[in-house]
Amino acid sequence: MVDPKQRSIDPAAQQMIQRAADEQIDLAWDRYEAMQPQCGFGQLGICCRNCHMGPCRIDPFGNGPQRGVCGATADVIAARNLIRMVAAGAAAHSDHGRDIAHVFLQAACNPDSDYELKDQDKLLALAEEYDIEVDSRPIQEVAVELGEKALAEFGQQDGELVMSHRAPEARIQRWRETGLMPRGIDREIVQIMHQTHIGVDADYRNILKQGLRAALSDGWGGSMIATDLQDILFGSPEPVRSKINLGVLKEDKVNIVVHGHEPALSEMIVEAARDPELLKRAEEVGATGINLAGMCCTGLEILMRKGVPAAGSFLHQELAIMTGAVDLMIVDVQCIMPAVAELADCWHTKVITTSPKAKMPGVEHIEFDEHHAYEVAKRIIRLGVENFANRQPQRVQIPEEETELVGGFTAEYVYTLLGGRFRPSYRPLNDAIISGRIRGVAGVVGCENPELPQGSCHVGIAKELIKNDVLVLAGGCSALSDARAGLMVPEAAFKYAGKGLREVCETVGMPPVLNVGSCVDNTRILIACCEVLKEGGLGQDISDLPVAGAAPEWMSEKAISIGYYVVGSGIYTVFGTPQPVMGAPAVRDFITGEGIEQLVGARFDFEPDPIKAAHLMIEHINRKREELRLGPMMYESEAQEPEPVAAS
Ligand code: NFS
Repeated sequence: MVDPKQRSIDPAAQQMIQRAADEQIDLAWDRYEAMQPQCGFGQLGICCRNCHMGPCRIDPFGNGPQRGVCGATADVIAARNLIRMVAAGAAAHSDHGRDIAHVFLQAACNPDSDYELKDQDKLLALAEEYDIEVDSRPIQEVAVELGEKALAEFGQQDGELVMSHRAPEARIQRWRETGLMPRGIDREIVQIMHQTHIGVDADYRNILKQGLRAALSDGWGGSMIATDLQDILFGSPEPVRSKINLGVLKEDKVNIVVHGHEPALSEMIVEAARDPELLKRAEEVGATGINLAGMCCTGLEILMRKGVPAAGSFLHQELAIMTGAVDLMIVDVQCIMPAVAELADCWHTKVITTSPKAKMPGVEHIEFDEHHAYEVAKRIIRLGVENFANRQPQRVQIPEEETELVGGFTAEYVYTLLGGRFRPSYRPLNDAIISGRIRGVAGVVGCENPELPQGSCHVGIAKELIKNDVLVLAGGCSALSDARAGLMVPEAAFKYAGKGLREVCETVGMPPVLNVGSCVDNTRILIACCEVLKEGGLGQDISDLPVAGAAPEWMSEKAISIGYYVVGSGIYTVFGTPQPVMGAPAVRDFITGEGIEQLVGARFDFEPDPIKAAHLMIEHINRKREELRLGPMMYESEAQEPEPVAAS
């Protein structure tokens, strides 16, 4: 018997999970259950497949082999496996950044491109950072040089990444002194693959250091380049109202779900969905219009910039198809479950792959081509429109839930948000922290994982943090979970926030949980930290700030890379379920203790219980407040007792 409430906290998801159970259709949760018990060696991080003398595994109880055939210990094996996860995650983010840099360059070089460079102020500011002459030069020329320079950083061999210089001086020095400053993006990822090859590095500390360096090349390189070039290309987000959950799908419209990560495609799909010719065709086939809905991070990209509603997050991808109302699902790269192809076969839903890097057997592939972006987007949408006729109306069941949210917060927008249009500044944020209205800031990000009830940890942590006056910046699927739970509207401050945070939210009309966007946009959290430091009064380095990070329901390798660049930047971070290091005591102690703390001024904790995790973050923030000699919280005596911790 399936209990949908054990699988998701979202009523819309529960409805579709029940439907799948009734119709005996397998979803990720069923496949997860069928996989039990999962391989203990894998969970503990102590199996090695890096060469063909193996596979090897270490006996965690000490009764069997304690070394692989080559002599690698549990710590070496776990460290190698872990940083290979960093390599894959950093590669995924950075390859996204690279693709965007190509689109950017194409748009800059070609006046007839379907793309334009929308945020020219940001273009000029970034050009200056890259040391590009901007005065008395046509903007196109500046853009071409910027595109070339940004692209060159991926293959850069020596030196430092331009955006790493956005970090405070103390952090830059620390990275230089500890040998963690990334030299190039691809280089650090390649070095991981080399260093973890059979018979290379046998020092787990040295292995972990390379993991940190590669992760930093993601956070202050690949991902950050992606965010900034996307802002220039598609416009920097500003607060925008939208809706989320399966209720955004409409019975009378052609429903097109855009799923994946890279906005080069989704932005064009948004444009093409308004094409009069296609709208006319939609009417001819009996629909009242074309309805676009986002899924996962590409959904966040178009939500942040265009206000396009989001159908859901990672574990909603199958549930959307379960409504029987999705006429077309367009996917590009990352976090697309291979299962959607088979599931779509049970329905009329058409799936289209678009990236040469991500195909599925039996699924139609229409390659996205930035040189003919609009044309390709139109061709794809037309397939959705034509497929509307194949829908079986008697099988359509769309949950009602659609929740309001405000998205579109960026590090730059905080200036206006808190300082006002006439006096844009970070001062009010710093003052609110110093005076004890806001305790600190938390970045809560990352995926969903069927091992935990979907959304329970994201929402649990976020609510507990804001109740204790911690402002939450949420990204990726965490942001989508919080939005579904109604935490991303200004009214949420009255319902859930502590008195100090509520006052701040009330004054400026902002939600207590701010949506910063997709996972590459987690870099906006780093930039916000830099701005707070620049404004003054809260220390010299990111590790001085009363901030903390969390990835409560993580599952992807990208989440590992994010975790390591966040900790590598000096931010204490709590992961929900442990990283696969628990069979390697020295590695576990290093990343959760003194070892990494001495290196970068921050460390990890693992805590699956959301309330306990929130309180680990709050304690850390309190410690940082003490070190900064900040006074007590303004309404401390009125602070509420933590809710009893649920048994985990
Ligand atoms: Ni992030 Fe986006 Fe979601 Fe996890 Fe996947 S969608 S890049 S990896 S699952 S948050």
